[in-house]
Amino acid sequence: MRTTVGIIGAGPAGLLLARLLHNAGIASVVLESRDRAYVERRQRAGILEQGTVDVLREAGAGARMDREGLPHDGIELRFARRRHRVDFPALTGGRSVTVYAQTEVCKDLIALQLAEGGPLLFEAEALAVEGAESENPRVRFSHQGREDTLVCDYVVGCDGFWGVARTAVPEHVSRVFERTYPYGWLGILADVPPSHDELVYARHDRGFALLSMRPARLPPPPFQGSRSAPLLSAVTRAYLQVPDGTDPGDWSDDEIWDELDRRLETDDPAWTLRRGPVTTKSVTPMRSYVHEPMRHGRLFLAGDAAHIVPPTGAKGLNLAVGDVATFARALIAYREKGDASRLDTYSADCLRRVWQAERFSYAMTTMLHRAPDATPFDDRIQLARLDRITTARSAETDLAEAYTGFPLDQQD
Ligand code: FAS
Ligand code: PHB
Repeated sequence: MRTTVGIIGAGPAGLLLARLLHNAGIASVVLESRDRAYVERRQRAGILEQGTVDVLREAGAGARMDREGLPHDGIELRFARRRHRVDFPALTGGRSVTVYAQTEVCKDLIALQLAEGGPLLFEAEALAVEGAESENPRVRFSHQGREDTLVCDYVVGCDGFWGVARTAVPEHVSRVFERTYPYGWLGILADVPPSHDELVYARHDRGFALLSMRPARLPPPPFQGSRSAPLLSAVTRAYLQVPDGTDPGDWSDDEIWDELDRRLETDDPAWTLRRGPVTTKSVTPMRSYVHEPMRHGRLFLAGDAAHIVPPTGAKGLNLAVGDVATFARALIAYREKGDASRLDTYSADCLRRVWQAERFSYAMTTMLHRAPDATPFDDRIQLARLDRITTARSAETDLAEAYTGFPLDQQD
């Protein structure tokens, strides 16, 4: 098999890259080890930065997102029984985010790829990347019980944290930067409208809690004067900080709602937590990880294959989109103008954005989660950091800019 760009992995990074290359008339083949149903059902991110929304629209993959996604103009920070709203457009000159699940982004891109794009092989596992330093790198893969080789001009590893692409970078070239956290997130989906029309990030002595949502088809609840888009229909997505290695089966639905209630406590009499049947439960470990460089010869790494952020900053999916948009623009510039400079600076360009997202995600995580060995001094520092954000416009603006995401072209 032969193609121009061999793409390993059909997560948001791989699928969007195939779409961007297709729109530019550049051939690619996508190899995905799992089946379609698994990829389309895998619950992950839910917040799209403005830049991601723009790239999906430009790629012709934004129609359903625009119909069903929920534009959000702010988030709430909750701590010490206080409620503070961060107004994104006011602090960033008009930027906001959109609530639209990663599963739906993948469904939209898979449908487009199968209808119009190049080959997308499910249950095709990449076994190794060979010849990355040559003019024609190859991907050895297994598919339908046979081993085959995909010969390419470029290979882009979009195969996530546990993929094979990164292992093709020689050890003496690789530099790894990592931080793990002694806690994870117990995440639920629940068949009940959200208790608030924007996301709520709560810092509490008992640990972190997050109230989020997913667009869904439900009758609209009676909300008075909601600022963000009227809730066409949404269900609750919520997260609780739990000790690392927690088994989700150890938490009953009632225990989860009771704990959410405790951590979201506030003096605001208008607040009530809406409870309902929990439909999914899972635990996600927390890690910060960066692999440098993100390019080795004709092998490029994108998304979770090169970097992981704790989800507190809602950056994972958005970083993956930024990487493949940067690669696509660089390859198009080379093919159309013979200008290889952006291919040459791909790693540096992406890493500048990645480290800003790592900085923000680390700051949000350490400000809002309570470490098992936290001291009263640590607690006070967290509250002082939150007090600073809620009383100093410069600090609040830094959070709003980082959360809504920096425009892609500003960074490349
Ligand atoms: P992905 O991991 O999404 O995709 C990689 C693909 O490569 C997968 O489909 C995999 O099956 C395939 N693959 C792997 N090895 C292969 C091989 N050898 N051959 C062929 N295919 C191979 N971010 C948030 O902002 N909010 C969240 O709540 C959130 N929750 C998360 C929960 C979990 C459990 C995880 C792991 C991540 C979460 N993230 C979240 C981050 C998430 O959104 C990622 O950043 C995003 O999925 C990255 O996309 P990709 O780089 O495309 O990698
Ligand atoms: C989600 O909706 O899944 C979500 C939202 C915000 C985060 C992380 C996850 O920071």
